Amino acid sequence: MKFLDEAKIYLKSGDGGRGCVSFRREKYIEFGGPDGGDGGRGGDVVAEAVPGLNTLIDYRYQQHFKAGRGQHGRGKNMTGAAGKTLVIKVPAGTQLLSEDKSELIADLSEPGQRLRLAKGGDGGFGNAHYKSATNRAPRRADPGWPGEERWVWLRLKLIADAGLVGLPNAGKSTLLAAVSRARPKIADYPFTTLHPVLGVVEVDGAEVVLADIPGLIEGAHAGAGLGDRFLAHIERCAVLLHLVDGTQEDVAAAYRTVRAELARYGAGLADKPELVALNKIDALEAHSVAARAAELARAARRETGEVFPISGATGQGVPGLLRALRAPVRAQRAALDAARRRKRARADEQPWEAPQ
Ligand SMILES: Nc1nc2c(ncn2[C@@H]2O[C@H](COP(=O)(O)OP(=O)(O)OP(=O)(O)O)[C@@H](O)[C@H]2O)c(=O)[nH]1
Ligand SMILES: [Mg+2]
Repeated sequence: MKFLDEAKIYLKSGDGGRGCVSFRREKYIEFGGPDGGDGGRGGDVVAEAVPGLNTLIDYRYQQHFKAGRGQHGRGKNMTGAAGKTLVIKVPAGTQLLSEDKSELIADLSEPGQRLRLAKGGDGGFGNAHYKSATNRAPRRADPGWPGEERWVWLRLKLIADAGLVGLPNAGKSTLLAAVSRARPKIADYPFTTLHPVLGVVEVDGAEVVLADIPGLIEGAHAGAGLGDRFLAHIERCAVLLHLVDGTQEDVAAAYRTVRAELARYGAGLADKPELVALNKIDALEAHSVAARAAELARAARRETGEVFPISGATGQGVPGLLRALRAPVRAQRAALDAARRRKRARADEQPWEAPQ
């Protein structure tokens, strides 16, 4: 899957069709009245969040979108057909921003959510509309109203329940591959992973979406390595899964480096619940596992028992770690559901307004 998480696109809704000037012409009917129909409405441009998409890559290849124009009105009081609505499909988790990125227009965080970005122009009136007692043969008809045009930025922030963080080579992708059907690239050099990859993990019958992102190094906030821009994709996670490679000398320093980058990035990442795992224990003697887990626990200010010794390669300790994800994920989902219900209730309270 190719990945792109920002794109700028141009939108134009359809122009309205022109109204028509026409008079009824029939045998034996003299001075048939005006019968020019109105123009059709131009099509809207609508953005819609759809399931099953994880990238904005399509918008690298096409950036201009125009909805259909309304047809012109015709004689015999025929109104022109409305222009076709253009639907821009984006992954759930896509934010829409103004051209200068200063304003958040909308956050399409759930599949099915829709927003009109540009309204189609109204059709012009045909001359039948201008018929009156004093003017029974009007020659006036109006042009259609133009559609709206604008540029908007699409910015994707993936929606995952848990985010894998750690230094490069910590074994993040190996773990994701072991527990899900995702097949991220794995190799023994840093920055093997170049963009986020999502995987679905089944834990006690429930599905948890896990995001693997490129490793962080010291200075990532200032652009070192691949920088910290991919952290945007774990901003919405309920919990972070912090993997530390147990085969390195100083596990505490590795942990602190990543924590410092999370804190520098902001957006609440440092305040999220975090599970800490000492990884690659298959390559360690039992006594070093114990010693390094204790060091890591001290650095993370946890009880020793709260650090998970695991091996993504052999699966040791992994089920326990996954089970620990459940509580924070469930808590966040419940909070989101409650917020959604509140929002719906508020919308229901609004006085009903007659459509214009
Ligand atoms: N012995 C052992 N090696 C592991 C384990 N997990 C990962 N590795 C090895 O560590 C190296 C890095 O693994 P990756 O899964 O690519 O690490 P990553 O954290 O995704 O790295 P980046 O994508 O560069 O950030 C690979 O050579 C893996 O085979 C483990 O549990 N035990
Ligand atoms: Mg990786």
